[in-house]
Amino acid sequence: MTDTMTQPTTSASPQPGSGGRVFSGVQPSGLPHVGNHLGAFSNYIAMQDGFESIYCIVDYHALTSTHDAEVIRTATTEMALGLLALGLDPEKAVLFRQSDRLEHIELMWLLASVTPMGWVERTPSFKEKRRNQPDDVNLALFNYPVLQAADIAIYKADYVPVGKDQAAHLELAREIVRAFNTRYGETFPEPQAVFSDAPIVKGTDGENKMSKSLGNVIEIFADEETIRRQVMSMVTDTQRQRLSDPGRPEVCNVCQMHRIFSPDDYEEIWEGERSATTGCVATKSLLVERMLGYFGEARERYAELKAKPQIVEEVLAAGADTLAPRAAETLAECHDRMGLAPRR
Ligand code: AQP
Repeated sequence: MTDTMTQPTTSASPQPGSGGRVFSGVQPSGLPHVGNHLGAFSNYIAMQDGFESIYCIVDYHALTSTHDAEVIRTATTEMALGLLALGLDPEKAVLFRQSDRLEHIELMWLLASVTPMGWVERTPSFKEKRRNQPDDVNLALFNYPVLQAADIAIYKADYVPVGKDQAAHLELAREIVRAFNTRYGETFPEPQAVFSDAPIVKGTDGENKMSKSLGNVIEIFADEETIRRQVMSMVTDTQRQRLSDPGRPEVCNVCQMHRIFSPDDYEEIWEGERSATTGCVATKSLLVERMLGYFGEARERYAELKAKPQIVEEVLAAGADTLAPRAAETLAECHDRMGLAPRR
């Protein structure tokens, strides 16, 4: 199901079997959406074969914007369920919840001590969040990229599959570990971002990144009616007023999605729009069918898993336990290098 998306691309693509550790995280701030999958999850799943892979539901991060305990709790389960349904295999990859491994917070403090405030102030995501939630510019929001650097560094990860929206954070994570290595000696590898071939998926508004907080998402595991409504609401080529107007598939978000969900005939679909022989409604209806087909197996697995929520808890708890020695080892090394108490 994910085969069309599974060629991870970076400036130097990591080769399966070449070794290296992978880490990435997703916030439990809503339900899994098509942007999450195409931008990041598809690579999580691809990279569990051939790499030592660690994936995290980053609930501490979600606290920077989401303050409803029930939303965090429910979305944590939903995100984990979604990842398992999409093909993440706990036999191959570790899946855990961030707040089960307190060492992330401790390393954040250590890394904060080598991070100039100016580096964080200039990150586009901080500026954007400050604009989007002006009444809630909390200190945790400011610390977000330092915690993200700690999430990656605590397991000494080499590769981080993410959407392009995370590129600046990854660059900052590299700078932070470089600063630590310079001050205290070589400790952490500089993590490398891994992008899919759909690194920024636009939302149903056709303008912004598909994003839970913007409400412009297509949810992977919603009921068919909701998915149909979300897809049918997609903004297409705004210059196309009438069916007889030729379209511009290269700027139409629906056509861009067909490139992924209709790999066998997307060129015909594009031509239909370009030559004005197909209307937007027909192209969107076809997209609904293709998406439901693409995610069909995952949606079935999701329904099965949803009936057994204890499985998710077990997977998350086992994942956190597996990682305990590694997290402790990294912190012990940092304490030693920084002159802090030996860890017992
Ligand atoms: N539209 C997208 N296109 C490509 N990749 C995306 N990702 C998210 N949206 C897109 C990638 O999915 C991973 C998990 O994202 P996240 O939920 O932890 O954080 P986010 O990027 O902040 O996602 P949202 O939906 O925009 O969440 P809110 O609205 O809560 O901030 C990441 O690798 C991300 O790049």
